[in-house]
Amino acid sequence: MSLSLVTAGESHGPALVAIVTGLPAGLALDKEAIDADLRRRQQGYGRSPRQKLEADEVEVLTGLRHGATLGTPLTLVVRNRDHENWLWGMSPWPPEGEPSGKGAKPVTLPRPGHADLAGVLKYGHDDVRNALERASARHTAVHVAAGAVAKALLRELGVEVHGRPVEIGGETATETMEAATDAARRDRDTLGGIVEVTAIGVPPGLGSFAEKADRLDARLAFALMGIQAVKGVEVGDGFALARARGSEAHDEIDPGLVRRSNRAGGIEAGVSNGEPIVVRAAMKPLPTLMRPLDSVDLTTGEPSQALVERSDVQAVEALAVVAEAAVAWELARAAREKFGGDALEDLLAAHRHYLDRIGDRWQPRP
Ligand code: EPS
Repeated sequence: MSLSLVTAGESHGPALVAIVTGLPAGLALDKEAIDADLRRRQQGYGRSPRQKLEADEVEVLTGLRHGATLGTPLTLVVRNRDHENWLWGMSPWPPEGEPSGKGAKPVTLPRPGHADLAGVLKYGHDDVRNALERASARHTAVHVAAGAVAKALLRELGVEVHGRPVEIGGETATETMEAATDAARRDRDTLGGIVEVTAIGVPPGLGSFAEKADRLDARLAFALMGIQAVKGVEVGDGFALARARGSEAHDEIDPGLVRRSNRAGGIEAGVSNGEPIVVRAAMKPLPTLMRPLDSVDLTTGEPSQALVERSDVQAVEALAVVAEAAVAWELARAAREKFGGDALEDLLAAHRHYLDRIGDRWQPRP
């Protein structure tokens, strides 16, 4: 038994959709908790005016009855309120009437760093909008909704996952991160940064060294690299380990099987080792600049400047929430594979049995 997730939706289309399969029956979901994560994703010092238009909340179409999962596919929907300004431009059917509102004119000025150029070449589009709408990080909203569902499952297993920004524009203190964001906004520029996600309460034994695709570190790296604008992922001390000696790179084991350090980030040989899971993701500066980069007009082939669209100055705080959701999703999937069960109580019984079996060697950390 495993979890699967399919998402759909364009940034300025009617809605974003996620279909989650493989949840056990009987898992209680709380709309308020899902909406709270959606709101967290929207906040952040570097966000665009778009976030004042959106007030993301989840709708559930299938798989839930009276607040508990049915063990059937769960469909989560987040509407795009901004769609009402794009009714002609993003109409799913041939639009009626004269072109009006946003998105009515084709975009022909690809932004370096966005999906624009590769997208039109790959899919044979004339209007860059046909590529950028799906590539937009807007759709991370439904990934966060799915992540909130994963967190509800993990909470049943005593696992908590939390993401936070640790660096924005090279700054590491909240005040200087905000000052750097203000300066970039003034210069009509953008910033990137680094987020860290920690999961506590993960038992040893999630993931496997048996096959590459089962390795928990590989799966977390995939989940994080799949988020828009992420260019690098580290597990534990990551790249710094390459510069350390073996005597300073590993986590020595004391009686009680307690580790003196957690340089491995809670994963050895692709398997969780019972220490907190710690991963980081690096985000590049956003490619939509108010002071546009040089580009080429796709209709004339002449030098020009890239599309200028309302956008975020930086979205590192949003990435922290999205990365948290991605890690939660992957951990829930690994837990589902290990503990199985159609009803939540079957899964919890398998988890209890496993903790009992390893209990004389490993206990959950306080
Ligand atoms: C994005 C561009 C901006 C961001 C958007 C991601 O959208 P807009 O052009 O509509 O302002 O605000 O992110 C969101 C809307 C969101 O909810 O996260 C992009 O090109 O990736």
